[in-house]
Amino acid sequence: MISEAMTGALNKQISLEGYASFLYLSMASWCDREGLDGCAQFMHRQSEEEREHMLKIFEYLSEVDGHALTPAIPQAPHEFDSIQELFKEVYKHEQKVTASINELVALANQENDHSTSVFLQWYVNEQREEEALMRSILDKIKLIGTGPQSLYFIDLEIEKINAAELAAEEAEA
Ligand code: OFO
Repeated sequence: MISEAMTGALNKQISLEGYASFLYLSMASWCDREGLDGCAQFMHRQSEEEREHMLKIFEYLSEVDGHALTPAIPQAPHEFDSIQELFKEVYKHEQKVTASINELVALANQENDHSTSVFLQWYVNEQREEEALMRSILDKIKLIGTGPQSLYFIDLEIEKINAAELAAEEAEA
């Protein structure tokens, strides 16, 4: 049996993961419009991943006799200043999610809720990986610079990173 406070906090996390899914979907659409196909594919896959993160909490809550609620999701932005700014926003959002996961872990520990604490360890690892991935993308973008063909090379790099992520996911499945 899970506490009301923990249920409420996990429902908030559902909302954050749902927002991330729509934010990345919106980013995929923007990339697509800008002709950045590699980036669009990357953001579509990230969006799908965030939906899975959201559903994982749904399943957990029902397993522990909690009540998962479908979130009211604020509309994500549709316009971005540049692909560089877009990835900076992704990194910022991932940091926000990490902070929120850390708060959840703290609450679970405070409540002696070991089951939720163990469940959340998956998210702790996932956030570490996501932040590292986004940082490596930002480093690459910086290296490529803003020269005349930079968008072409950024898109190519992100396409390669996306293919590697997909291959890693398939190997895990
Ligand atoms: Fe859900 O892991 Fe990123 O946000």
